[in-house]
Amino acid sequence: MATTVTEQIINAHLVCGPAVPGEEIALKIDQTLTQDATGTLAYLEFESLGVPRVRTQASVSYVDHNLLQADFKNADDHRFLQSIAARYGINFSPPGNGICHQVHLERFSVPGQTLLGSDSHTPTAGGAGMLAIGAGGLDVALAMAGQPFNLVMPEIIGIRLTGKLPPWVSAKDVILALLRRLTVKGGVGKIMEYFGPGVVNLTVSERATIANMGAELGATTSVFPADRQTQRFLALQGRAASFRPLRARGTKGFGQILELDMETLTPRIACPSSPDKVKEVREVEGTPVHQVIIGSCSNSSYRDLMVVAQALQGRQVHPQVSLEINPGSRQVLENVALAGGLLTLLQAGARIHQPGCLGCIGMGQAPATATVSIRTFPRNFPGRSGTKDDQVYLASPETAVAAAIFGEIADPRRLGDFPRVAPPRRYLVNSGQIQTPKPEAPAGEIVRGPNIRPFPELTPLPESWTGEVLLTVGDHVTTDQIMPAGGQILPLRSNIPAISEYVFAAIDAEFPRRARETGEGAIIGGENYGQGSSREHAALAPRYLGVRVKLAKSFARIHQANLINFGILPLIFENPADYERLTVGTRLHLPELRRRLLAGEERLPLQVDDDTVWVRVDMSDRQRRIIVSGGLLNLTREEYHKNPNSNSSLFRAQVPLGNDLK
Ligand code: MIC
Ligand code: SF4
Repeated sequence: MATTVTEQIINAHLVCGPAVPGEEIALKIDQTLTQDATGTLAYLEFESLGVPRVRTQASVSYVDHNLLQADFKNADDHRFLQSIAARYGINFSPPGNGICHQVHLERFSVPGQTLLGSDSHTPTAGGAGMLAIGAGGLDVALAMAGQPFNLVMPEIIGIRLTGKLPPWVSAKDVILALLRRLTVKGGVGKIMEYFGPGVVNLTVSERATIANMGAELGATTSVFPADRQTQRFLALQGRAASFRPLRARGTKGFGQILELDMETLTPRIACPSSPDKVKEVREVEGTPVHQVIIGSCSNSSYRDLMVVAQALQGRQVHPQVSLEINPGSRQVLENVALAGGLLTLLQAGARIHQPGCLGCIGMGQAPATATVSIRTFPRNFPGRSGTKDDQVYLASPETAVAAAIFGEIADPRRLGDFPRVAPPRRYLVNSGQIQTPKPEAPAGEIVRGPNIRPFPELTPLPESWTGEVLLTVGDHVTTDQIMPAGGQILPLRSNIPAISEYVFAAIDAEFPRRARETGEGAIIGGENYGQGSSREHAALAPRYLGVRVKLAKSFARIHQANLINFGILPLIFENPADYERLTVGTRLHLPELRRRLLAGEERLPLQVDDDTVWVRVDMSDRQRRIIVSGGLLNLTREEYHKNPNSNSSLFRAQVPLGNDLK
């Protein structure tokens, strides 16, 4: 019998497979979300399916990442997304309306439903009792077309919360404490489910902060029960009817249980440049600070901004600090304004920005050279802020505002009485900003500016494969390092040839040229290769340049799935010590690769010069067929050719991707 909330939701959505950890399962998806930086590609992929209209209960397209309009490119993408949404029955949240995860929590979260989003922080909605998973755009496109989502059933880890958060300690400190314990790979292959007597002491926004940064643990998702806090949250949103209670009926389904007493927590901070380099704030107290940003999908709720406003009441921001506020949504900003918080923030000297991702993804707000920036964001990977050798720390809104006031890292408990923030009696809900689709899809024109380029064709896997090592990298390489973001590169997300020129830009600027000149090649990685974002570009752009194999000690889940979707073979060292033997230029040969993959072989001989290195294949039969076809789009088309009348195949094979583009 299903005991955990996770199992209850999975059982209600299981399309195939036994829900046993380690087995491949397929889940019915109720809702999808996309954001603009991953969405353009996801919708180009969706368009190539012959589906007239999305087949989910709700699909939402958000514009929140690429907000700076330095030229036509981002604006072109926004118009494309708006026109696609109207055509296919998708809700559209325009620029300025807020960050996808915050707005989705407010306007669309439904306890017990499944959500698949083309962004790694999609699990934020787990704060409201959803099973919300981040994936590549192609997986989301297929879910919009009504296909189930395939994944390996994770182990469920129970996190038993007890106690209440002390003053000046908040949800961010809970997740930072877990990151310190478990590290950025501690959650790989796992779902974190929170339970126990402490859960009810956390509001849905606080739960959302914790679920959001479960992504930094590498977890598939994080889940909270739906209880009276959830009911209250939905009622304030004017969506009381969406509530249904959900709670764990025992602990049998947990593979492991961790205990966390919130009463004992103290303020924490993640030091440069990884979310798991966590220390007690007092260990780094006194470090001078020049920038403080409060916002992102992790910490920009009404409660977070009001705590900051109240801490600033009657105080001024330190003259050496730029305090910047990035509200999570227009709704949050409207309510902070109504409650008087906006005026306090302005009077204290804060810079107020439009709701959106902004500096979290390097879209503006880059810090000055050799200065410290404290951010309430979920990630501080090297260079992500847009400044080389940046010094970005991650902390709670409380710790962040203390730094803004004192001009240095400071324990927020120095600020005196803690301003408890209760939800206001009257809460403004303005859902008119979201453009809801008409019941019948109009045959509206899809607007494509010159920034929208056709999707590249990918060739099938040859019988045997020969290539060369193009690059070796160390442990925990992030997708931000593989395919950087930032104000200059993000506008190229719908133009694969152009964006591929920036692959590994900060690690080896010569990489794209070398890859193109070599033909087919491989990248060698360490542990947890590809952690971080769900961006498909970190798979597709290297593939476009000729990368066919990635050989690492281990992979992060979403990136591994994206590699397979775009026909890059993820291989794992059987003996991690072999990593040392491979250097740039080493010739590699995988004999009879196609045959071996289709035969289900789990070990492959990789010929390296005159020697053999054994590598492991950790893929399902379906994934092996995807690799052999050169990618998921190719496989789906092939299946259509074999059986054009099959309902399971969605592709109009005669309509190649982007064929109606100039
Ligand atoms: C991120 O936080 O890294 C992003 C930007 O939101 C990404 C998506 C992207 O690269 O577009 C994510 O988390 O998946
Ligand atoms: Fe946006 Fe940052 Fe959240 Fe990613 S982590 S969705 S960039 S706010």
